[in-house]
Amino acid sequence: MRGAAGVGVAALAAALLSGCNPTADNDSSAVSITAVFQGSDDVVGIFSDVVNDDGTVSDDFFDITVESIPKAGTDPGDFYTVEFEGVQIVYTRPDGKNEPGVDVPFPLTYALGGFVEPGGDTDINTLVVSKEMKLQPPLRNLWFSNQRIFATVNLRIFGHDRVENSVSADASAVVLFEDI
Ligand SMILES: [Ca+2]
Repeated sequence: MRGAAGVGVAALAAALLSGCNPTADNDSSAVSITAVFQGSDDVVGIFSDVVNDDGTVSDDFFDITVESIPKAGTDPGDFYTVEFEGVQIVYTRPDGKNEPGVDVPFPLTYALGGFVEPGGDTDINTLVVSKEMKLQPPLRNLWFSNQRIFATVNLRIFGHDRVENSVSADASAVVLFEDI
């Protein structure tokens, strides 16, 4: 997303995430990392079917690309390979109604393995909408209806380099929840 609206959402996401940030310090490592949902150069639409035709629910996974950027412009070496620890998912809505379990799904944090070398990038298939989210309001309320919810998924991937500096990156995308 670009432009004023994108900045606004990013600022909102940053404000919401600051209260429960699982990482302490992004500044100490010799690398920083970025994360984007694939295809998200412009507005990305993620579609989430809240219930299958047979009444079961499925986890929804989407790909993100994580890139490592050496701060000094040169390869700082293997000590600065970033090893991932986990992912945090927080949903927000453009109308400002953000109460978990009422307006948006509850936040989700889970462990994730893998790594990215200095200057490298990696694609990761990440869980974005869990079965549990679909079994609870507000997504449960959309089952077999023609209602829909637009939200923004704010994904944070966090980990550490091999000298124990915390590193994280944020990605966001627009999500449309409905019974497709
Ligand atoms: Ca469906």
